[in-house]
Amino acid sequence: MTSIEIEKKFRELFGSEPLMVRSPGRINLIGEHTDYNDGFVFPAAIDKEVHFAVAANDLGKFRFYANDLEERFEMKVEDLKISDTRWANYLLGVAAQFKRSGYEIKGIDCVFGGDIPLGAGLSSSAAIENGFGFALNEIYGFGESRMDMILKSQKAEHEYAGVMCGIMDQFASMNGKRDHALKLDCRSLDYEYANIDLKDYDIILCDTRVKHELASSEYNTRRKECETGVNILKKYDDKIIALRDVTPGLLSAHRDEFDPVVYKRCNYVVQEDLRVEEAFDALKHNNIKRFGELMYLSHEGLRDEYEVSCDELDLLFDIAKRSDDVLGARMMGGGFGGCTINIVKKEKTETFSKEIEKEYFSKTGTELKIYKVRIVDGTGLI
Ligand code: GAF
Repeated sequence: MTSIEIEKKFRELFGSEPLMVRSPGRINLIGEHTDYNDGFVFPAAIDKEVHFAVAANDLGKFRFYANDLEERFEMKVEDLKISDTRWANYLLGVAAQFKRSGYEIKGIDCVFGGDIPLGAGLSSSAAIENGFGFALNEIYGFGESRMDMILKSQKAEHEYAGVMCGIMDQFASMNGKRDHALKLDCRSLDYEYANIDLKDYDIILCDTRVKHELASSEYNTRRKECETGVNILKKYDDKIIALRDVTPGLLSAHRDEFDPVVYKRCNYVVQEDLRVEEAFDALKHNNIKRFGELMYLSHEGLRDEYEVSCDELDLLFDIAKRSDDVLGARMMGGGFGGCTINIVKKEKTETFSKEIEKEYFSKTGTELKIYKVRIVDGTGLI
């Protein structure tokens, strides 16, 4: 899928001159389920993208076309609300946020499409929200900052898609930088880029091609379990407002007051925050080996304590972990399916891919998909 095709389709459908925008998906090196606990994440934007052709119309209508699905959608601007068309809600949700900020949208035509695999945990929805918001902001000259647009995209996801996500995905897609990952403090929203030079290693994603039903309900349950933990601990220190503020010592000192499941969840988050800081330092000092070990530990925590992995992800993790050509691997994103991220020796990526594909297929009957990804700039004009 190229932006040329998207532009061509736009001209064919609407006949006007569009603004062209690209918006990437993301990977996360480490720091999973820490964003909504005010903690740290370490994501990067990747060369799997959504492209948009967008222009204003004076018809008082939203007219959208999802090129990959070959589906049209229309709604009067004055009727702006959640629709039954799932994909359109990502765009409508963003438009609703601009409206709430007092901006007037008269009418918008939009064609979009791309190559971010759906349901693979690579944040296609964040890419769509960001790209559309970016286009609206340019076309109408609203003058919103990237940060404002990130927050609008996140709100759109909460209100129009019903997923109470943290800020990581929208942030990484919007603020990505070529060849860099960003360590984001999800409380202050301060961030620092780290050059990602993995020397003799490549980043390989293995897509389970499964998405278990549990994903969104369990996501919201995990958020609640974390809040329960915070409520226990804040009795001892009123400065504790999120798990970000909890030290391993404080948590273990109060273990008896916790339901064992809630304790496990909290322990995972507290440890994962520490791992992000350590992983960032390890990369800064070219200690790729330690970085890889931290990825393995992250997966083990997600599997055993946070319990958001699944058999397919664990199988890919086990295969990767026992390979001498892999330095680190872990499940990525919300969990219950999607991708693992693997740091694989450059000259062995083909052998590794063949072996993991074969074993995955023989044990699950599902064909694995493998993507070698490059780190690119965040949302912008084409
Ligand atoms: C999903 C959410 F959208 C993110 O905000 C984050 O919580 C992630 O799951 C888990 O780290 O991608």
